Amino acid sequence: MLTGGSLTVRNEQLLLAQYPGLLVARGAGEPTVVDVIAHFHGDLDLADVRGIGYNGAARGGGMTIRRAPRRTATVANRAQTDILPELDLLDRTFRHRGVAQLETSRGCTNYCSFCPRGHKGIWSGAAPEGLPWMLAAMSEVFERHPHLSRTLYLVDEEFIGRGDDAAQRALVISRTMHDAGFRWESSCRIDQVVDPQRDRAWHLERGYMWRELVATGLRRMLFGVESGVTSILERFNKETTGEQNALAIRTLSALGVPTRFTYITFDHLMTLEELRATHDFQARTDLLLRPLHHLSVEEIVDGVTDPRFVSEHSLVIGAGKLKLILPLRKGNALGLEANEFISLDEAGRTFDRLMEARSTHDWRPALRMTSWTPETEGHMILVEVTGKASAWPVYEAPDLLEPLGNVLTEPVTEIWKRYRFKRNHFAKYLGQSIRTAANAGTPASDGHARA
Ligand code: B12
Ligand code: SF4
Repeated sequence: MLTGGSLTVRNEQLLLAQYPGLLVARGAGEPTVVDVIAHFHGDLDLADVRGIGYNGAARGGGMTIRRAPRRTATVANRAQTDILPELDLLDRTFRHRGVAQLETSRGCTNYCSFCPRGHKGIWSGAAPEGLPWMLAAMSEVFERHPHLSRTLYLVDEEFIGRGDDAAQRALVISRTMHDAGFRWESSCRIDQVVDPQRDRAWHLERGYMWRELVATGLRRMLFGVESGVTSILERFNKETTGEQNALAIRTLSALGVPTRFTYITFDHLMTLEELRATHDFQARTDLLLRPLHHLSVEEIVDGVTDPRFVSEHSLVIGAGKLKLILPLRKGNALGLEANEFISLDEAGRTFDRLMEARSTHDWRPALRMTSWTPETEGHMILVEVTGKASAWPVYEAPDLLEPLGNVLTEPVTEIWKRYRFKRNHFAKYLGQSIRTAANAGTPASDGHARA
């Protein structure tokens, strides 16, 4: 039996110990599959199959007989000729609400300590010339599903890659997808935006690149920021710094690039100081800037290091109200233990602490806390398009719905008379469960923390 993929590679020794006849594909599967078929036909020795781990013949004598694990050389990414997928399953994938994935490169430019990307090897990009026919073939399948968004998910670990022509290559790929009528998403490293080793000209080139990628269909790019604390980044071997990450987040947001950032808040080797520092980074309000479409790339690249520019354009959320809602033991939460919920007293104390912090730090948003209890649990009348009215939620009734009548065939007052939950209806909708800044001094009662 032949297995493959990152998980089996990570567990190669374990699998070979348990399943002595197994073959584990340790890299890209395409050359391995070709060779294994040749081997099954008797045309190739196992030792000549590219990119496998397997157990050799039993050796030793007496109590020490064992089969030594062996490995054959994998094919380097740069020597791969074929990384484009077969499309035989695409139609079925769409029918099962799946998405279209494609790789335009393999491997990564870095070796982060936590990343299992090893079996994908060193970064290598496929030549963009191979794309148009593949996109045309994918288009044919998309055309059979006209309601689907024409989006391609490029599952590259590092979309931009390395080399002097990296930005140009990325742009050719993006333009090619755009010309074929597709939008796309992918992932890459933050050092493709800001790199302290590079000069201003490089940063300007990248700024232009990001703007054009968005203009030619980039829907979202994922960046593994992972931390804003340099000592943590060093431990992760991210080869980035906290300051670099901050500048890159500012640049991307100001350029108007739709992003997704991943961040590791906690790791088991961190010190208390690092935990504090990482929280401080997350609380910074000078990282995200407003999209500054009216400014030039030069103004943005120069501006992100200028504190005045940053404070002028920071994206501070203009919230008018902070509303906290405590969970109630209902619906799917009915099976949870009572101690999974905080008590009204605890809720009251938390609210008081927030009120104190609000005045200490001069927070402007109003504070509200809804502490629901069985007494103030919200019930409602659900009216369907057919006019059928039901009380909700009624736990003992099918679908939690208790029929009350039909608003199209009788007066609503008749339906209201049959409604068993009038008290709770009022309790919720007339705000008896809501604590506000104004009533925070009132002691908690059992129906509501402080109404
Ligand atoms: C897209 C993706 C997802 C999508 C999958 C969508 C889908 N329907 O396919 C979603 C978002 C759902 C997802 C979820 C998760 N993912 Co994911 N995902 C990826 C990603 C970006 C691409 C996978 C892919 O399709 N690659 C393209 C194919 C062609 O490459 P490949 O799978 O590596 O296969 C090649 C070889 O490995 C080999 N091969 C593979 N199988 C076989 C079998 C045989 C017989 C042979 C011979 C060869 C072979 O040949 C293939 C062609 O060369 C990879 C990173 C990456 N770029 O590969 C992470 C990745 C696989 N995901 C990862 C993780 C951690 C997860 C989650 C656990 C995240 C989470 N915490 O929830 C979940 C797990 C979901 C699950 N149930 O398995 C890790 C796996 C880490 C590991 N192995 O230890 C990866 C490697 C990312 C990373 N660097 O951390 N993921
Ligand atoms: S940058 Fe991403 S893909 Fe590359 S080694 Fe680090 S975590 Fe893995």
